[in-house]
Amino acid sequence: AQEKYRLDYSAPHYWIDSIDLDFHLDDHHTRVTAISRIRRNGEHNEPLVLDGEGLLLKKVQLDGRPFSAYVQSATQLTLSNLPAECVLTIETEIDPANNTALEGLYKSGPAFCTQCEAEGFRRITYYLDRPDVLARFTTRITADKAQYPFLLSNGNRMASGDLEDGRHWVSWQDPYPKPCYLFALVAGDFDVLRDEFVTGSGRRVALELFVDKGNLDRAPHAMTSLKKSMAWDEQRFGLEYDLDIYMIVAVDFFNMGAMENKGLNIFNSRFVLANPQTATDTDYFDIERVIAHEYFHNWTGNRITCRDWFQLSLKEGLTVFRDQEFSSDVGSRAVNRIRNVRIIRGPQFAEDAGPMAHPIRPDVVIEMNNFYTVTVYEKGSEVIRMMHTLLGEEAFQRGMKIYVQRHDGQAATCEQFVQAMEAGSGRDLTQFRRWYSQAGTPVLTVRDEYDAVAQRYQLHVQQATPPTAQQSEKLPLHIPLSIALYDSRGAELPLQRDGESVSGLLELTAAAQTFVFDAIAERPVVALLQEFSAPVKLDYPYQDHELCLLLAHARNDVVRWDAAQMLVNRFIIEAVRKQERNEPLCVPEALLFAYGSVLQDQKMDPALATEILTLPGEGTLLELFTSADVDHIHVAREFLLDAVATRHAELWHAAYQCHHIGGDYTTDGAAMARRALANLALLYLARAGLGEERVTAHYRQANNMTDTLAAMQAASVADLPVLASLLADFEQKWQHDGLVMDNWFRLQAGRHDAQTLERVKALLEHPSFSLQNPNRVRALIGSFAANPVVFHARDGSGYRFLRAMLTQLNSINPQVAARMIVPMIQFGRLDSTRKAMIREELQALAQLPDLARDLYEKISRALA
Ligand code: BAL
Ligand code: ZN
Repeated sequence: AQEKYRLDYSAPHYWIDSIDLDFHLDDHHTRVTAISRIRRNGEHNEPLVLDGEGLLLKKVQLDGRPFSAYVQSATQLTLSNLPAECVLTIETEIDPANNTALEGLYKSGPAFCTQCEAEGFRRITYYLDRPDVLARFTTRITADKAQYPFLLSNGNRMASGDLEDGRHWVSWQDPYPKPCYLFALVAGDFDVLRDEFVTGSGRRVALELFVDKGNLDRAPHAMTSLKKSMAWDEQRFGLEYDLDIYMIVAVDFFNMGAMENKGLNIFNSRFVLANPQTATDTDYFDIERVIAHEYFHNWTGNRITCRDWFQLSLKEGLTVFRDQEFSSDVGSRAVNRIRNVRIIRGPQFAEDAGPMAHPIRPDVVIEMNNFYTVTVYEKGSEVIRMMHTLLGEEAFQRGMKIYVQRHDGQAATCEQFVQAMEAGSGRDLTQFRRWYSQAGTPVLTVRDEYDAVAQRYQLHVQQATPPTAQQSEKLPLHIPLSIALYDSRGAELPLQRDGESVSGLLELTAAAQTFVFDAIAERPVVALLQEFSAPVKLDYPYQDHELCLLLAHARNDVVRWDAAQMLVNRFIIEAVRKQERNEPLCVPEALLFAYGSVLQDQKMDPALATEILTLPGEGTLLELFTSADVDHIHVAREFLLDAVATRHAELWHAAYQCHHIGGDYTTDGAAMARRALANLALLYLARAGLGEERVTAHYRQANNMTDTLAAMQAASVADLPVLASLLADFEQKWQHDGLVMDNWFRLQAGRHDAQTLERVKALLEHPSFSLQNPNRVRALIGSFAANPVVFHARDGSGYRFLRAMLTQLNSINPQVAARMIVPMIQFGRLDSTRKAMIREELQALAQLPDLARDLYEKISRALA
């Protein structure tokens, strides 16, 4: 497997100005004819090297005549002696029904569909499969009319007709030149939800949402979300939709969440289908977010695409930032921010500390699919957010306008985006650019001094980024550090220096800096990293009472949440140490008091309270240590949960009574917030041993999937005898519906008891399960590997099981296999026994005769 380097980029030797595609669909023998207009880029005699994988080449013609000056390899077609301009006709045959990797053209159940990002188009025809080659596409599709009444592709529908043999055809034209990764084709029989959106400039856009037959009642939420997104992008970013039609198709077999193909999004059905009986509040939220994300790509991704795949964060970081802002503008900003921070502190910090650590703009890649990561996406969004914080909304939007004006219709780079931001703001982002090239999580070490006589408060801030895999040297970054000071009564203190008011947004640029504030009448409590103003770890010696003060009084809700998280962290660190010394555990009164006061705070948004009362997961907690026993972390966390449950049983009871309201199910923010707190209360009550009857009643009375699952979750956590009958009832009711059953698989794979592994093995044979379906694999095997207790079992059984699964998935779907291996390669903070066991499994996997590039890259980096 070959490494590719960012710095090796060079422009293509040829351009392709247009491509006319003609598909004759057939399960095993689909014929694809591609007629491309080729134009040499400059004066040279280089051959045209086209990418292609798994293709049966049937015909090559140059300007309409047979052509033979080509050489074929397993991954390329090299054509020589081409004129400066020519028309190349290539006919290939492919086998969609046997395409279990779900890249290129494949079958999802009875329907044909495509996934071309990053490099799937080369599995359809020989082509310059790189994002800087922008062509005008036309697509003609021919297929059996009864089986495939809908034949869809990008752009506008131009013509259609019937053929004698029961087949029909449709042709499409996309007026916007695009890279081939945005190509899409769908053929199938669907129910369609139709609607319309009128843009700000008065253009009517037809909206069409295609779902499996019988699922129309699960489509309206996605449609509403789409219209909301279209309106928001006009209001906040001044960006309007540009075609007359926008189509979304939901399919069951899909590697990613969704795909932003021009004018024809293809979605994992998980991010489209929702009604109260089948979808949870989280599903409703995620659907709105993902629909928005793909829609926002129309400008940040499609109109302006990436020059090369190393620039992926140019479109993904920016589009995640845009979808996060959308969710915050239409919902609770604080709660959204907290959820985003959890992703950074959990999976992203772990990635940065593991063998696959990479900058948001990677420098070296073997398999591009391995770089659709929390670093490129979520940390990429944090980097955009930091620019937004430093520049402010107005200058940021000026930068956006310049970016769009300069690069519309082009394949651009991250560097060009930063240049546009500099032009829009007049700020120098030279040092800030290091965020694009430096991997790893910076640690801010903050110490303070208070001089009562001079009434002066000083903050000494040091920044350092630990070395990461493949990158040992680190430089200081430009970091926005948002702070506030509070007095002992919780009042915010004005920040001033020499009689002038100063900003609470500190800009760190050096390895060590001091910030001085005067006219501070008493030793203040400092709120650091408000709004999580940078994706960094913080080292500041807070006292428990200071955290309690921030939790109670901070103006910024993210600070309040974070104060509670830090109280928890302190307890966990201490409890792990105690277990190492065989000492008994006890939960500090300050922490229990803090939780009690949140539960009693009538003014607090229940969604915020839920976030505060929800502990970080074991994976996030492991990031507090350089090395720790995961069992100790788990025991500590369970101990805390039990203590909070029993100490506050009455308050949990009151919270449940107050927020568990019957009546019709609605998905407005207020209703979701109350449900979240009521269901958290149910969980704690079950833990306190006060749950059996209530849990059963909660399940029986539930008129929505959120409550149903909450009851099952509570029964599971408290190991209630009723669990078995709830699981059986659920299975009987939903076994026909894979998406709903995913919850059932997840719950069972996430249990902590000794039978979990055997149960998961048995569930592999369940009629609703299939190793070919990525959603099922993620639900069952992915949840198992994310289950800290069972996956990391001391006897190595969890590791052996995952190796066996990866061995199979490697052949079926390498992309999914490479996702599933993540918990196994991030072993750096585990104890030495576990590390050794994991290494053995990885070494065995490395010996697989047909090891796919995807797994090869991760395993070799983990074993390096
Ligand atoms: N471009 C791949 C799917 C997404 O990020 O929207
Ligand atoms: Zn995206």
